[in-house]
This record gives sequence, C-alpha cells and structure tokens, in this order.
Amino acid sequence: MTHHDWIAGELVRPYGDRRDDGIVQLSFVLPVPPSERAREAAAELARRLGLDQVHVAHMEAAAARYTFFVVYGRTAAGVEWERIQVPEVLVRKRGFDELNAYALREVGRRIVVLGACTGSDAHAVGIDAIMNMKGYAGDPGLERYACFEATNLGAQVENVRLARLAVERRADAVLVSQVVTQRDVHRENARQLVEELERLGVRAGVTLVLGGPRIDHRFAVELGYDAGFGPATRPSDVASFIVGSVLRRMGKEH
Ligand code: B12
Repeated sequence: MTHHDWIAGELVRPYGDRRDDGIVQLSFVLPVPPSERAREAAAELARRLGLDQVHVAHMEAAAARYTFFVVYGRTAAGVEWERIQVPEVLVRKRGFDELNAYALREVGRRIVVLGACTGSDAHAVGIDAIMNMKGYAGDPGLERYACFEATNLGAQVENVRLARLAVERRADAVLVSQVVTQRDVHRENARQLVEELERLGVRAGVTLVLGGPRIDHRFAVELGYDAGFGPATRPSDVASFIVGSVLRRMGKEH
C-alpha cells in the first residue's frame, strides 16, 4: 500500500479485497443448533446490523445447542479519521541498559515501585507479566531492572492496605491491575485507591498507573491515574513511563 495523507472530512472505510469496499468480518454465537435455518438466522442478524452482500462463511457447533458463525458483509459506514482524537500515554522509550543507567544516574537512587491487583480481583497474571523477572513476551519485568526496587504484592490487595504500604515504603510508583469489569467494579475499586492516597496526602508524590485488558489511557486519566495501559502491554513501556514520570516530578524531564 502506498502512503496516503488524510484530508479533512475524508472517511476511513474497512478494506476487504479492495480499498474502500467496506467489507467486514463478524463472528458470534447463536443459542441454536447448527442447521440451514440457523445459517439463515445468522445472515438475517447481519442484515439487521446494517450489512449487505451478506455471506455466512463459517458455521460450527460451539457446544450442545450453540453455533458459532463467521459472517462477511459490506457496510456503508465510514469514520472521519481527522476527527478521531484519543489521548495516548507519552513514553520516550529507551532500551533496557540505557534506561537503567539513565534512571540511576538522574534519580540518584532506585525507584520504589509497588504493584498489585486490587479489591476482589484475583487475576494475578497481568500484574505478574509486568512486575516479575520473567516479564512478558520476552520483555523482562520490572523486578529485573536495576533502577527499580519493585515489589509485586499479588492479587486481592485491599486499597487501604496498598495506600498504607505506599506511604510506609515511600513508593515512587504504584501499579494497579484490574481485570474483572463486571458491573463496573473496576471503576469504583480503582477510584477508591486514588481517594485513599488523597486522604493520606500523598497522591501528588506518587506515579499512579492502571492496567488491564479493559483499561485504556483515557479511562485511567478520568479516574485520576497518571496513565493507563491496555491489552498486550510490555513491561518496557511501563518502565520507560515510570522513569519519565518520576523525573518530571523532580523537574528533570518534560
Ligand atoms: C486465568 C483466568 C482466571 C483465573 C485467574 C488465575 C490467576 N491466578 O490469575 C481464575 C480461574 C481464578 C479466574 C476467575 C474468575 N474469572 Co477469569 N479469566 C482468566 C482468563 C482465562 C485469562 C486472564 C489472564 O491471565 N490473561 C493473561 C494476562 C497476561 O493478560 P492481561 O491480564 O490482559 O494482562 C496484560 C494487560 O492487560 C496489561 N496489564 C494487566 N494488568 C496490568 C497492570 C498494570 C499496572 C499495567 C501497566 C498493565 C497491566 O499487561 C498485561 C501484559 O500485556 C480470562 C479470559 C481471557 N482469555 O483473557 C478470564 C476472565 C478475565 N475472567 C473472567 C471472570 C468473569 C472471572 C470470574 C468472575 C468467574 C466466576 N464467575 O467466578 C472469576 C473472578 C475471580 C476473582 N475474584 O477475580 C472474565 C472477566 C469478564 C469481565 N469483563 O469482567 C474473563 C474475561 C473471562 C470471560 N470472557 O468471561 N479467571
């Protein structure tokens, strides 16, 4: 594909076989057994979603009395690329050795980081991926960095306890993982930590980071965090962000 400069008002449309053909692929499950009638029900659903040129490409039994479908169709919808604005975490990314040397030199000590999955949430794998030596997808976790004194407190850590530990250990950064989002529990729970740190009068001195599969930067900032990281985050992104944020607080980086 060739480079393309977007002009105001121009629409971005799905690319199937040809540019702007509007072809999308949709997958879903219907609570009926597979049959020709089920296939037609899937096609009808796609049409009611506003698609035309509907084609049921795949139909497969998902469990007893459930069927999984993959449907192709064409949409007339498009979005104005120029008008889409999303706040993004600003990270000046440095390599592992470079970041360690830079942080130790500029901060003059190890940066204290606490990580936890909070409230009733028991999903520890995400925070482990960011914090533990092993890291994620070949990217070492924060415990591996010489510039961090990183402690992973694990899952189901109460906000009150986490805030107290942040004060006791003089944490520079607190990392919070929220995976379960049912009935918006993650919102209240994540917000509670901010309130607790404010109550203790330490919020401004701590870099507060939220992460999880349903988290994005905008949401995290709305809740009062400094940054939010979503699915497939790499520990090195978080490491660079923390160092930058701590140095900004020290007035050393912009
Ligand atoms: C493993 C698992 C469990 C295990 C957890 C074991 C453990 N020790 O962690 C067990 C079996 C205990 C479990 C229980 C439950 N689970 Co569960 N679980 C999963 C599963 C299969 C995988 C999650 C996982 O480990 N992902 C791998 C990690 C690496 O990915 P990640 O968390 O997204 O982390 C990355 C990023 O998000 C980010 N990140 C995450 N945290 C942080 C933090 C910071 C600071 C930063 C910077 C980045 C960051 O970086 C990571 C690396 O890139 C998911 C489904 C799925 N396939 O995702 C369901 C899922 C998360 N579970 C779900 C549910 C509903 C539950 C239960 C409520 C089920 C029940 N009814 O009992 C319970 C809740 C228990 C509780 N109190 O929390 C739902 C959540 C739905 C929702 N929208 O809320 C999911 C999505 C399954 C589903 N489709 O329904 N679960």
